[in-house]
Parts: sequence; C-alpha cells; structure tokens
Amino acid sequence: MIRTFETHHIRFENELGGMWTVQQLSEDEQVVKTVQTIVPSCWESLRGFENFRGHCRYIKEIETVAGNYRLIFKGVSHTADVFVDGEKVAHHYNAYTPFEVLLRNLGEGRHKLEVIADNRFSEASALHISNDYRSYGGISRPVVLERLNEAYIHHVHFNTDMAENGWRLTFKCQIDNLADDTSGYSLEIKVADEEIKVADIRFDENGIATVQGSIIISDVAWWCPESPALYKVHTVLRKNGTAVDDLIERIGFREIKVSGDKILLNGKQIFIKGFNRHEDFGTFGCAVPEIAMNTDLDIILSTGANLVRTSHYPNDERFLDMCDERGILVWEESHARHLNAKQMLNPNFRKQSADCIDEMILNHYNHPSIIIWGILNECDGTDQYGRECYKLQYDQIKSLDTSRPTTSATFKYFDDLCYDLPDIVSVNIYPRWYVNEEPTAYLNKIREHINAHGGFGKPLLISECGAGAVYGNRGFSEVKWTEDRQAVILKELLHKYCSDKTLSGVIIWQYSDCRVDDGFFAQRPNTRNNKGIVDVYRQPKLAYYTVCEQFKKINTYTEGEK
Ligand code: ADA
Repeated sequence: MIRTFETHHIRFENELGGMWTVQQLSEDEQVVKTVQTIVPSCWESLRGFENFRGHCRYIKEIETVAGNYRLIFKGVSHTADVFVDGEKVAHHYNAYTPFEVLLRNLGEGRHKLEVIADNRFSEASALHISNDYRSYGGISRPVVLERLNEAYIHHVHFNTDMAENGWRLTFKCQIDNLADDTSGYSLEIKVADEEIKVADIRFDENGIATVQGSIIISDVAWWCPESPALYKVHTVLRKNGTAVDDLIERIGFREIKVSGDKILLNGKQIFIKGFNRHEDFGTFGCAVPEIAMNTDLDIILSTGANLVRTSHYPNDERFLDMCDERGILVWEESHARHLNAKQMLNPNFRKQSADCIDEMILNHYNHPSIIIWGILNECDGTDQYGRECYKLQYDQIKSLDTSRPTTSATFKYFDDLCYDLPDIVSVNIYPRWYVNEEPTAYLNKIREHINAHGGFGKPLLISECGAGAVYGNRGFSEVKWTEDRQAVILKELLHKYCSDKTLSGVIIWQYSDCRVDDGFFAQRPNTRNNKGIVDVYRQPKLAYYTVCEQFKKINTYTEGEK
C-alpha cells in the first residue's frame, strides 16, 4: 500500500514491492551473502542480518514501456545510492523522508534497479548516530514507479482557515513540464462540490509553474478528534482540454492556533494527552507492518490519548494517513535526538537537518492530524551557535508553513537560550525516575526559569515524562524496572500533570518499548528502551491500565479559562 487512499485516476503508478534480491556487502564491496526479501522491510528481520551494521545492495528487475518515469522512495535507511541499468541516478541521506528521481525517456523493456542501502555511522551521517533508538538498515518504506506525461502535478498543498461564512481553502500547486511545448495547459481542482478552474498556465524557464488561489467553502464538516471528517481533493491537469495528469490529496477542515498560553483547535482550547512513539515493532524494526500501525492506533486511542509525537523523526505517511482517519493529533518532528554541541558542529549537520525539514513539510503538508512541527529533540541550545541552529530551523519551517505552531523538547531547562524562539515551549522531565523530585515542585522550578527567560505567556507542554519497566518483571518490592513501579510513577505523574490547568498537555515517554543501538546496551536492559507501556510486541504492562485510568478522566477540550 502506497497510501490508505487512491491518489491517481489518470497517472499510472505501481508499487515496486514483492521480492527483491539482497546482497550483504563487506567493507571492500565483496558480496558476503545473497538472499531474497520482501520490500519494504529492514534487513534486521533476515536471519544472519539481525545485528548487521553496514551496507547492502538491493536488486530488482522492472519492465516498462518507453516514457518518462518518476521513482519515489518513501524511506531507505539510512543512506541510499540508486542505480538504473548500472548508472547512478540518485543519492539520499536520512531514513525518514521520501526522495524521488526522474527517469526521462526510459526505453521499453527490462531495466535493472539497484539500491545500495547503508546504515553505518560516520562523520558523513550527522543525524543517524548511535542512539537511544536503532538506525535500522534497508528499504524500509514503499518504492513507487510512476509513468508521467510531458507535464505533471509535482505536488499541491492546501490550507484551511476558519472564515466568517465558512472555511477559506487556499491552494498552492507546482506543475513540472518535461517538454518544450508549454502551451494549452489548464488546471481544475474539485473538492466538496466546489470546482476551481485555472486556465492558461505559464511555466518559467525551468519548466515549472506555480498556481495558487483560494475559495470560501461553507457547507463542510470539520476535522476534529471526535469527528475526523476528510475530503478528497482531485486536481486534474489538462492540455488543450484533454486530461493528462491528476493527483488526489486528502484534507480536513481544521484550524490550529496558539493564543496566549493556549493551544486552540478550531477555536477551542485543547489539552494534549499523548504518547511518544518510535517506529519500531519487534523483529520488523522500523518497517512497521501496516496492520501493526493501525493496531497501535487502536491501543493508543483505547487509553484516551489524543496525540502521538513522532519521536524523533518524520513518520511513514501511511501511519499519518491513519492518524488523519482516526482523529489522532500529531506532533511531527524533524530528525534529531540528543545531539551535543560537538555533534551539531558536524559539517553535514545543517544541510542534513535542512533537507529533512524540507522533505518532511513538502510531503506531509496536507495531513490535518499534524498540528505541530517539532525540531532538535534535546539538542544543544545553550550557546550562541546552538541558538543560531534552532533559529535557522524555526525560520525554515515558518518559510514553508505558517499554519502550524512550532516547538522543540529541551532537557537543559536552566541553560537553554531558545525559549523565545518557538510558539510552544516543551520540556522532557523525568521526576521519580532519573531524579527523585516531587513532580509538581520540580515542574514549577523549571517553569519559573522558562517564564523569566523568554517563554512567559506561551503554551507549556510536558513532551516527555515516564519510567521504565521490563515486560513481565513484577514484584512486591516495586523496585525500578518492575512493571509495578512504572505504574506507580505514571499514576502520580499523570494525576498531577493532567490536573495542572497551566499546562497545555502531557506526552508520555513512551508508547512501546523499542530497540536501541548497541552503544546504549549498558543502560538499556535487553538493548531496548523499556519505558513503553506496552512491550515491543504490544503486550500491555501494568502501566497501560494506569494510563487508561488517568487519561480517561481528562477531556481533550479544556472548559473555561486556565
Ligand atoms: C530523552 C529522549 C528520549 C529517550 C528518553 C529516555 O528524553 O528524548 O529519546 O532517550 O530520554 O528514555 O531516557
């Protein structure tokens, strides 16, 4: 499945799933072993590859008629080099964002597609470093082959804003032209019984046209957690009246705003109660099967939660589609976790971060479930260079999307120099786990500092709090790492923080246990981050029931003033 809904009636697209050949390569490029596998998948799912950190060659033969094609990789972990018939056609860094390559005038017949996937750590990789989650290896998300006409719709973004007599729907569409003939093109956009027509499209010297506009639509259902109404938007490109390409996107009529220290969804103040979720499932690694994505949302919704934070990277768009459909709010964040000052000085850091933000927003813009863009989880904003990095990324996000608030989760509460930069201030705190502090007093100390250093008057989120437990480890002693202790800690945290009307929400660390890189084995039993309320196979710990009890007491909409 490419998306959970059909995205084209006219354009030909085909998912290059099924069997691929995988060659495990040695450091000197020799083939060590060759197996067959299903794509998408992680190679850690394969016998003999469970702990492999290196590079592999994926091979698939494709057959085409003559024409222009676009290859789209939804995710290759973590660095990809792509070859078609032996010619290198693409390079991409980062497992968590899509990339594409145009194959112009591809001949009729069979073609050899090769992808070198590499999950090694080196200076070439500023964001995938040994971390408290595993950087897996493989073609971990779908591969799509599209056949294109001479001109095609590259993408179209939609904004929905509450207006006096309904909703203002704003669109911005990019059309790419691969031929010299640029005459006779027009566009039509159909949504909710409305149709927008744009005639006489003009292309620039690079063969790119940008078409934008807006209309007021009055009679539509709103998108909200309790009623996530979705509308398909069918954009059709015509040449001299004949339809030559199309793109179906899906939107929700909703508005997210920050007003003072409140977060407003469709004009109503909300309290976020959520989970941090890594893309990780047992032996499937980050290539979480579609059914597992949906059952994750079943479990998350069953607790009374209303948000998922995509800690700490952009997620698979099929999961985001499911969040759109299920009414789960999303804080999606660009890829980074706990990079110190030295790691942020890696010469690749700024470009790799900027590319990730560009690709995240380009591809995920239309998801109504995404209400917050996050960056730089627990990175270093305590000196001027770090602050400059944060500011660059916040400014980049605002240049791409002004419709959503920004934030970043800090753990350097008393040294952070960036509280004036984001729309929402977020803190990762672990009272009763890493520090034996009383939760409310601990938070108040931090909040006092934030208010005095640029964060006053902004919404405050607890972006992480929680405790660890090894699944099945029970005991009267309630020592740390027992399920009993995890449940006791979470009960206190959620009772106190969910009743704190000065907060805009609490996001538990974390939803499920996940595998971590070998470098973290010493402080992570079974080389896993065990702070999930379910284990890697979604078996509930005692804490699951505690969270259900606590979250279900709290409404998503905050009645009255704080
Ligand atoms: C940090 C970090 C998480 C995780 C957590 C933990 O807050 O943001 O990724 O590592 O700590 O389990 O300690």
